[in-house]
Amino acid sequence: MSAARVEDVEYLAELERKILWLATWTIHNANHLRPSTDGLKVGGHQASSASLATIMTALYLKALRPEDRVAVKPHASPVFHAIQYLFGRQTREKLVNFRGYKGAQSYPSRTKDTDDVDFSTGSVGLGVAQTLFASLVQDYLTAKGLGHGPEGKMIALVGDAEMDEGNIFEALLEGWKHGLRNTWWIVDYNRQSLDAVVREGLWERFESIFRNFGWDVVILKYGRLQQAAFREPGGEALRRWIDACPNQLYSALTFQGGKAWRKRLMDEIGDQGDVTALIERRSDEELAQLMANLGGHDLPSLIDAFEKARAHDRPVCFIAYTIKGFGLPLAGHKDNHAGLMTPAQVEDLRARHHVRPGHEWERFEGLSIPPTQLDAFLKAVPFNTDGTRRHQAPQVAVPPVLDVPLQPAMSTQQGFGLLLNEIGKREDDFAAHIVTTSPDVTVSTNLGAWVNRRQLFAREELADTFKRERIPSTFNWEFSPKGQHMELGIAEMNLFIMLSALGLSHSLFGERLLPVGTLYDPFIERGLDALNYACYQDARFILAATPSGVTLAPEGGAHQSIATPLIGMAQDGLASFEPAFVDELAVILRFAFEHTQREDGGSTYLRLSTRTIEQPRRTMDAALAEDIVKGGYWLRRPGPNAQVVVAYAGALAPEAIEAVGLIAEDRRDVGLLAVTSADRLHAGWTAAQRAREDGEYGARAHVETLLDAVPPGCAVISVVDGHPATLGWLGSVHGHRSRALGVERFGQTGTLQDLYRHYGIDAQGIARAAQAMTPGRPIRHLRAVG
Ligand SMILES: Cc1ncc(C[n+]2csc(CCOP(=O)(O)OP(=O)(O)O)c2C)c(N)n1
Ligand SMILES: [Mg+2]
Repeated sequence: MSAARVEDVEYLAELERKILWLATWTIHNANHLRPSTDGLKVGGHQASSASLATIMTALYLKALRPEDRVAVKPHASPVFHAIQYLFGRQTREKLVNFRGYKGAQSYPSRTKDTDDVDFSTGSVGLGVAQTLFASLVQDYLTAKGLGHGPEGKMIALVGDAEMDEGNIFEALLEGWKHGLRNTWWIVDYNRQSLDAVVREGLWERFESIFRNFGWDVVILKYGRLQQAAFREPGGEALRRWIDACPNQLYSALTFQGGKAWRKRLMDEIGDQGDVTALIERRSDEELAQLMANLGGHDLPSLIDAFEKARAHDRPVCFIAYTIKGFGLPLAGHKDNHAGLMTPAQVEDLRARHHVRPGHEWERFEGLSIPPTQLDAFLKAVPFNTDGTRRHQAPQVAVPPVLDVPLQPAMSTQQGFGLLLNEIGKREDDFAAHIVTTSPDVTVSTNLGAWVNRRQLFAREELADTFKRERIPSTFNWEFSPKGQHMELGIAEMNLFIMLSALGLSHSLFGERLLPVGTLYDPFIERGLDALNYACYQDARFILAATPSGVTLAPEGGAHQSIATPLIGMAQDGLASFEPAFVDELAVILRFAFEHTQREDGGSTYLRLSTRTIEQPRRTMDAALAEDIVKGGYWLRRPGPNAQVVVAYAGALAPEAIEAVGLIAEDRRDVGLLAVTSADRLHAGWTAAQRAREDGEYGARAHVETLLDAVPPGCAVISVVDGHPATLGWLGSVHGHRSRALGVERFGQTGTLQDLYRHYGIDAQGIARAAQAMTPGRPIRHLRAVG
């Protein structure tokens, strides 16, 4: 029996009307009724929401199962919130306060909304790709027997103009490589974007693209009314006319309504006998209804299509023809994206929906099916039967110390590879929960040893031919369902969206993963919006970005990163570190594995380097480890008469150490501050200031305690292989004069020494700054700049 049972469709049709009303009223309220509407006016939501109301009704009230996860097109948030309100999962207060302070969010948000948003959306394209990567994560868990309950469909409701975002196609290719399953993308084919009407024939491009990548394509073009009309005498002529009608014209006629449809149809095909009768049998209103009865507004067609797709696990792209602004006076108008309904138009809609003044928020006001029955229907909706759809997963114990074989000289990148190699030897829960991923830089970021031990992941075994043929190779490139590394193609957006999906596994699927992703530091900027998106959703992961800075000397400006330390500081949800030494890295990595799992924790970014530097010989005690995690420690404490201290981050440690040696010849008590995390120092400082302002007078930041050792009048010189603003604020903590050294201009090729000299971040540059900042005799080892 078909899923589209007649009585169901009756309920759904009633509730669809209610959803459209509630969404419209929510928007109208935000625009006209709140006491202060300052800055809260709604653009973009009204017409865009109406376009998806039928599809979302068919999905949420019929097709979805609790295990499914959905990314809702950003501008359909009022429809989403209205549906959750009907389910009893959204409050009236939040709807009344839509777009307001702590109200329902303008764009569905996992972290800010309280009504069960699966994936945040907002920056178009990202939510779409997120469903694909979530599906790959679901496969990863299934392959390892870690799935909890039935597999769900990962579903994106996609705007047709949203399909212009390149990251969608990057994801599509990656999905194909991994044998994507259980993913549905439902394209809201209203043929309108924000500015205008989209190009003709776009659906054909979509169709061939998706088929090429192994997806099923389901085109939902004609609704039941249209299909019935096509079967009438003259119906074929009507179908031909519809198929040939340009998007612009179809939209314009929809906007104008029944009279305009009649005139145009009669002018163009009215001399064809049967079709004339077909048209004339219908009133203006019926004709408008017929022409607007596209597949995406036809509940039975949608329900059937979704039911058929559920029966298999192939990925499906639905191209659902819709009308932007369906059911509203804005329908079809090319300018309707930012269109707002006037109070008079809302009154007209109110009358059509039989909503009495003062009863606008009532769930069943004006509907013809009795409320008790509607209530019972909603309670029985499959999607609404499972209490919590958000899962939780216990934390995985992290070993108290992460071992690493230290060598006298090494780089942090090398240390990272060795740390993972050591973890790879473990046979515990901790190692089993780690999953690594990298966009074609697995080997060059030093993950090779880990991958050799833990293999690449694929749903089916794939042997390494080189190994089979006994050709010596450093790397064992074998794929298996046991594998713990997800190899990606070179697309950094994909890396971050994959990390986002892996990093939400505990919440989406009830199984915790400890994701570690690697990439070259400069290419963070390539995937930055996706990184921001992952953090906004509170996905938890560790990012090892290496190599970084101009330290990557001969690679030149295209591969050297300057702004990334500032990104690390500014990105919410991401603690960033730039250690100099491998023993520091071991402490930080351990912290990161715990930080990713803590309720109030977050993700971690490690800015690493390929520069081999001499390692300190020391034992790591608890106090030092704590300081490293807090962001810094004195490598050489300044004396009471210090005139200058040097603060450095990361790979410039040798320059800073050498500079302190030079300066110390001619200045007293010079101090050397090792900064492991400018981000954590700064965040701690800001938090302490805020706490004191709020009356917590004893609040004290780590950086404040550290800089207590610096006498007044002493200069603070900071140096970093990145933008100088990273540490430029240090002097403000206690009001010390300061000079921030770093890189402000594009990098270039050269030796390390050439470049450090060029940017003034070598020992000489640091000493020069010290001389300029402090009174006293010239620093004798300073060479003249030449
Ligand atoms: C990355 C990004 N760029 C631009 C925007 C602004 N924007 C929001 S929706 C939209 C296009 C709307 O067209 P479509 O996706 O077809 O959805 P519709 O409004 O037709 O439902 C644009 C450009 C955005 N949200 N994200
Ligand atoms: Mg559109």
